[in-house]
Amino acid sequence: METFYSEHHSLHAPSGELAGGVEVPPFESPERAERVLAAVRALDLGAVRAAEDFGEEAILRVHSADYIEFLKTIWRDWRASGRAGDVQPTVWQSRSMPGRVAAPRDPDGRAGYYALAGETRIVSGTWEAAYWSAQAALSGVRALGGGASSAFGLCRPPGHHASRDQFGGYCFVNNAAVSADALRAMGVERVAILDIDFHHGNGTQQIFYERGDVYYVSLHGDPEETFPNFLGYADETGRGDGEGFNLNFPYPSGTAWNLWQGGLNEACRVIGEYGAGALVVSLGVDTFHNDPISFFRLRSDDYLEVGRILSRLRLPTLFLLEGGYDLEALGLNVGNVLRSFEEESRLS
Ligand code: FKS
Ligand code: ZN
Repeated sequence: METFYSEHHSLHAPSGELAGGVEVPPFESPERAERVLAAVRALDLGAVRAAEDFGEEAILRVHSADYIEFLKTIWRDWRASGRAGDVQPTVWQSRSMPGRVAAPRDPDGRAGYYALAGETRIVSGTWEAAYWSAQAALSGVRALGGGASSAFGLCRPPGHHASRDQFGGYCFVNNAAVSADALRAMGVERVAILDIDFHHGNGTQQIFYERGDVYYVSLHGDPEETFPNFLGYADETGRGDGEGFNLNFPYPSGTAWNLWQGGLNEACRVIGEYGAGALVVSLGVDTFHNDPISFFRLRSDDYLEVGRILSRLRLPTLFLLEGGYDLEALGLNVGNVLRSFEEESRLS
C-alpha cells in the first residue's frame, strides 16, 4: 500500500486551543503526522510519495466557493484589522438570531459565519496545509484509479467535521468527501464512506445527506456525551435521494472492542449489500483507551482486527487519517490497521 503525504501540513500549527475554559496546547499537532509517517516507514508498508497537485476543482465540488475564499483570506483580513492573534471564532448565528444568510463584513462575524465550533483556529498557513491535505487524499484516489487495491492518505489537518461551508473540530477541507466525490467522478457508481474515528463526521454526513450514490456509515461516541454534540444520532438516516444511505452507530462512554466490533461488522455487512465499488475509510484512532479527549477503550491489538475485517470487503480502499491524540500509540495503532489490512488481503 502506498502512502501519500505532504510536508505542508506543518504550516497549520496554532499555538493554542480553547478546552475546558482554559487555553491548552493543541491536541491536533504537526507531531501527529510525523509520528504516523515514522510508523509507516518503519513498517515498510510501501512507498511514501509526495502528494501530487490536482488543483482546486475536486475541492470546489464539495465546498462552496465563498467558503474556500474565506479560508484563503480570513487570516490576512483578521491581522489587517488590527487583531493580534490567530483567527478565533467567538460569535455565531445561533438559534436566537437565525435570519441572515450571508457573512457580515466584520472579521469576527465572518469567522463565526464559517465556523461550526470554537476550538479551531486559523493561522497564516492553514489554507495551504488544508489544501495539501486534500491533495494527499486525491493522490490516493488517483492510485486506486490506476488499479491499486488500497492507498493511504496521510492527511493533516483532518477533514470529517468540515461541512460544505464550515470549519471546526480541527477540520477545514473534508478530505473523505472530496475523495468520495472524486471516485464518483472517476466512474465508480456507488461509494461507501466508513468513519471509524471516535467522533461523528458531521461534515461528511451533511455533504452526502441527500445523495444515494455515497453511503455514509459512522461508529462514534454518542453525541449526547461528546463532540460534535448536535449531529450523529441514530435516527439520522438520510433525506430525499439519500434516504436510507446514512447510518450512525452512537456508543456510550467505556465502549470497548466487544461492543464496538458488533457495529463494525454490521457496518461492513451494510456496505457489502449496498454494492459499493470503492470504500473510503475515515481512519481515526482516537477510539484508543488512552486517548486524551475520547472515551472508548480500544487496545492496540484491536486495530489489527479492524484491518482484517475491512479487508474482507474486498473493495478498493482509500484510508484517510482523521483523529488520534495519544502521540505514543498513534503510529502503532494506525500502522496496525494498515498492515493487517495488507496482510489479510494478500492471504485471501
Ligand atoms: C477537547 C475537546 C475537543 C473537538 C474534538 C475534535 C475532534 C477531531 C477529530 C478529527 F478526526 F477530525 F481530527 N473537541 N477538550 O478527531 O474528529
Ligand atoms: Zn476524532
